[in-house]
Amino acid sequence: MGLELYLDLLSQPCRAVYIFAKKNGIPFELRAVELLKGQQHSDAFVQVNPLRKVPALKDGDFTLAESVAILLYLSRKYKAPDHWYPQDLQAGARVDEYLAWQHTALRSSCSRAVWQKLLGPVLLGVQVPPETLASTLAELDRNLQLLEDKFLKDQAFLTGPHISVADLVAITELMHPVSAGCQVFKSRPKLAVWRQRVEAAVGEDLFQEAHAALMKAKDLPPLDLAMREKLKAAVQVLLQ
Ligand SMILES: N[C@@H](CCC(=O)N[C@@H](CS)C(=O)NCC(=O)O)C(=O)O
Repeated sequence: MGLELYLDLLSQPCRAVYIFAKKNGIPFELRAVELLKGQQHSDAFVQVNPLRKVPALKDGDFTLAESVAILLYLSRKYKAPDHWYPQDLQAGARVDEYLAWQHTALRSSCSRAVWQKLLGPVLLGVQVPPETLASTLAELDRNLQLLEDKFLKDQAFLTGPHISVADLVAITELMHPVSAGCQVFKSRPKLAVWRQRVEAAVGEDLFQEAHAALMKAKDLPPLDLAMREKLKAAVQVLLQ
């Protein structure tokens, strides 16, 4: 069996992996893991990723969790063009710097924003207090400012003149609050132009395809009671 990618495109790190693999012509079997059906807890998937999270990769007998590790594995194994993850010591370190920062900063506020503003109400019937949402959106705003000031600056892409995996990880995060109606790019012209550059570099069709399920999330039916209770426990921390 060749390369298998276990993904749910509602998940932002899965979209980053999907876009990277497709854009680089990497052949893979897509193994859908539907988080809203709890398939990350199935016996078969737990064999692949005992952490019970997507994305996950299986390449023969080798299994791998964590989107950043998966992106770098694919980049090295398939010798993706250097700009995705530069060999140059300092250029590569810039990408590493972004990947390390985003996990606790931008990712956290994007996930909280989408759960509090969209997925919580739609899927779980949960409305968070307005002050909780306001505080999440203020934190998102602070992280967007850092994204602009510390990473993008006056460059074309986040880590230099060419697109890298950092841009894919960032854009797939930012589309989370966009899907919830947050005006992420409205008063941020530099970020808006960067988004256009990333979409153009990825290709409009692939970008739309990767985000189609997320953009329709607002039309999802509420979950059944049993699934709702399970999910509520899992995402409790994002709703506070
Ligand atoms: N640090 C991990 C995070 C993976 C992650 O949190 N995946 C979420 C979807 S975005 C998941 O599978 N959640 C299922 C669950 O927690 O039950 C990565 O970057 O791959």
